[in-house]
Order: sequence, then structure tokens, then C-alpha cells
Amino acid sequence: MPQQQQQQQQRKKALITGITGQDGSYLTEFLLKKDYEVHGIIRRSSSFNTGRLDHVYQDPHSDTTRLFLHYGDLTDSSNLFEIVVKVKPDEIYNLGAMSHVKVSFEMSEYTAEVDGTGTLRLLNAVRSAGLEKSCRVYQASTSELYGKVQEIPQSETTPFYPRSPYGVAKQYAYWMIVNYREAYGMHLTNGILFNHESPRRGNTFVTRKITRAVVRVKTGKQDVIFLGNLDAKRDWGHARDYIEGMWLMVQRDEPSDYVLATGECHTVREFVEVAFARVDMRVLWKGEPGSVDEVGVDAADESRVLVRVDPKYFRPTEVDLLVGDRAKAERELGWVPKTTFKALCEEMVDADMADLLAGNDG
Ligand code: NDP
Ligand code: GDR
Repeated sequence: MPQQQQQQQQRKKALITGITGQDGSYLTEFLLKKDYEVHGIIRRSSSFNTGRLDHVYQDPHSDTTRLFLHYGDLTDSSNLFEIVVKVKPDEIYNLGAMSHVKVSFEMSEYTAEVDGTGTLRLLNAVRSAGLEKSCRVYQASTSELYGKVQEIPQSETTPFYPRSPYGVAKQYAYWMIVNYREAYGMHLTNGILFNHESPRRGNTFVTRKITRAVVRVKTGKQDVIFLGNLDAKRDWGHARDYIEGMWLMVQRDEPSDYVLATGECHTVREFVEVAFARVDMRVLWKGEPGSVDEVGVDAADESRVLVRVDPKYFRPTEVDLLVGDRAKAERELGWVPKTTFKALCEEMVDADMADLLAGNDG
């Protein structure tokens, strides 16, 4: 058998839902480097939605291509079945989701369809394709499952109390993974990931919203950043580090569920301070902390308001404090995050500044 054909037969195949998102793009890079053949599901859109993948794009007409994109959607069972049958993946990473917590209050039914039932559709597609013994599935579960604080830090044994339609939909998916693992002996894993960010983070998540705005304020393109709850505390890590953890989970002989977290938590207010410090600006907070009257002013000119609170960004029910205990992942997977909070924030600010200076700040 020619060598190229032999390599193709031995090469592992991964299928990624949500390949166009932040995590999907890092995972694609990671798996291509590990010599996988990578298949991704993309949604039809009236404009290009593959910007995060441009740098790894491969011409589908070339014999050596290892990245393939398929149109699909987690709301379409027959489409998922056909893709699974065609690709016959060794591993599936289910990252596709309506992933914005605030938006999930406005699109609650759709969020349930995609994030909850969508996971079930995918699992059923694997079973119907007869791949339940050979195909491993990673489910993008979330620290939003913990919701209302029951325990600090939160681990695999902390009870769930989701606080949004997003969290509730993800809880359904979590339990489908556990149920199908127990019922059918499938290799299914929940990665309970705490917030992870990067320069590729969507623009409306708080970290990226802040870093984009900070460079615009610094360069005089914007005056004020409007934010919601400045007191929210999150355990923020770097997406690149978390992708490796996902892969490590799937490689385990025995499937299980794992928390990935840094174990450190910071307020939104602190993130604002570190981001401004990166562009040599200092924020002073004035007014009642946590009230709509609180403002962040420029320490060099206190009449200049840099941050205001807009209640429009408050959530009907908030998740106040997330901080994870990654002991199990560290013990069983050898996973530890490599990027500190400060380094993460600074990398994001630097990337947004570079983009802005290159004229790409949208
Ligand atoms: P993004 O929002 O960046 O990406 C979401 C992806 O899902 C995009 O590719 C999006 O496509 C796709 N998608 C949305 N709706 C559908 C649908 N109906 N059918 C198929 N695909 C769809 O999220 P992240 O990369 O940040 O997160 C990846 C996963 O991990 C998500 O499931 C998220 O809920 C979960 N998670 C994320 C955490 C984080 O901190 N980032 C923490 C814990 C869990 P399009 O580009 O077309 O919009
Ligand atoms: P989160 O991320 O809800 O934790 O979900 P997000 O960045 O949206 O919010 C974090 C915290 O910041 C507060 N906040 C604001 N949030 C946004 N988006 N915009 C604002 O202006 C703003 N001001 C304050 C929020 O109230 C919240 O407390 C992310 C997503 O990636 C999920 O998909 C994932 O499951 C969880 O992280 C873990």
C-alpha cells in the first residue's frame, strides 16, 4: 500500500461542532499539529463566518488537505446523522452552542434546542451510525452549571444550580452525556470548563469587550466603556491552555468528567484595571461600589469618566462567583493552566491594539 494511503488510514479523524468559534479554532490548530484529519460543522451565513480559521484553511482540492468543513446545524438531526456517517470520526468535540448567557434570556427556546437537545441529537447520530463503541465524544460543559454559589471552590462533586436558560440547557446536555455513558457504555466526557478567553474571544463577552474598548479609549476613538455588573467574580484562563485539557480528557481509557480552572478569581472591575494599566492608564473608582452610580475615572484627570454602569447589561439572575478546583484534572490528566490572569489580559489588549493600529478594529 502506498505510504500516503497508509498514513491516511492510520490518521485519527476528529469532528468539531462550533469549529468557527473561539475554542473551535484553537482546537483545530491543536489537532492539525497532532496529525489529525479535522472535520468541522459550519453554519450557513450570509457573510463569511470562518475568520478564526483563515490561517489554517487548506484547499479542499489538494490531496494533502486535512481540514474539511461541512454545512450543518445542531438543530438538524438528519444533517448531523449524514455528517457523522460520512466522516466516521474517532473523536467528536461538541463545542457548538448559543454560548452567550445574557442572550440566552432573550432566546431561551432556541438555546434549549441548540445547547440541550442539540447534544442529544448528536449522541443519537453517533448511535444510529453504529459508532457508539468506536467514537469518543467530548461535551463542552460549563461552570455556569454551578450558578448560585453552593460551595467554593467548585469541583466535579459540587451540586448544580444553573441561573440562566443557557445554564439549564447545558445541564440537560451534561446529564445526557452521563446517561448515555452509563446506558450504552459510550466513551463520553463532560469538560466542565471555567471561563477561558483569548484574543479570539467573541466581542460581546466582557473580557474582549473591555480590551477592545480600552485600546479605543487610549487612541481617542471612544470616550467611555459601558458595563454591567462590575462585582461579578470569574475564574479566567486562556483558551489555548483549556483546549489541551479537552484533548487529554478524550485520550483517557476510562471516560469521566473534569473541571478545568485556574483556581483564581477576579472581579470584572479588576479586569478593567489590568487592561487600562497595559496602556499606561490608571482607573479610580468613585461612587457607591456596585451601584449604577459607580464610575471609573482617569487617575490622571479625574474629570474624565472612562467606565460607566449601564443596567441594560445586568442579567435577570446573575452568577456572582465562580472559582474552580481542578485537582482531579491535575491528578488524572496532568493538566495545569500555563497563562496567568495578568498575562491573559495583557495579551488580549496587545492583540486588540495591534488590530486597531492595522486598521482592523471593526
Ligand atoms: P463561541 O461562541 O466562540 O462559539 C460557538 C460556536 O458554536 C460557533 O462556531 C457557532 O457558530 C457555533 N454554533 C452556534 N449555534 C450553532 C448551531 N445552532 N449549530 C451549530 N453550531 C452552532 O464559543 P466558545 O468557543 O467560547 O465556546 C465553545 C463551547 O464551550 C460552547 O459550547 C460554550 O458554551 C462552551 N463553554 C465556553 C466557555 C468559555 O469560557 N469560552 C466555558 C465553558 C463552556 P457561528 O460562528 O456560526 O456563530
Ligand atoms: P459568562 O461570560 O456569562 O461568564 O459566560 P461574560 O463574559 O458574558 O460575563 C462575565 C461576567 O461579566 C459580567 N458583565 C458583563 N458581561 C458582558 N457580556 N457584558 C458586559 O457589559 C458586562 N458587564 C459585566 C456578567 O454579568 C458576568 O457576570 C461565559 C460564556 O463563554 C459561556 O458560554 C461559558 O459557559 C461561561 O463563560 C463559563
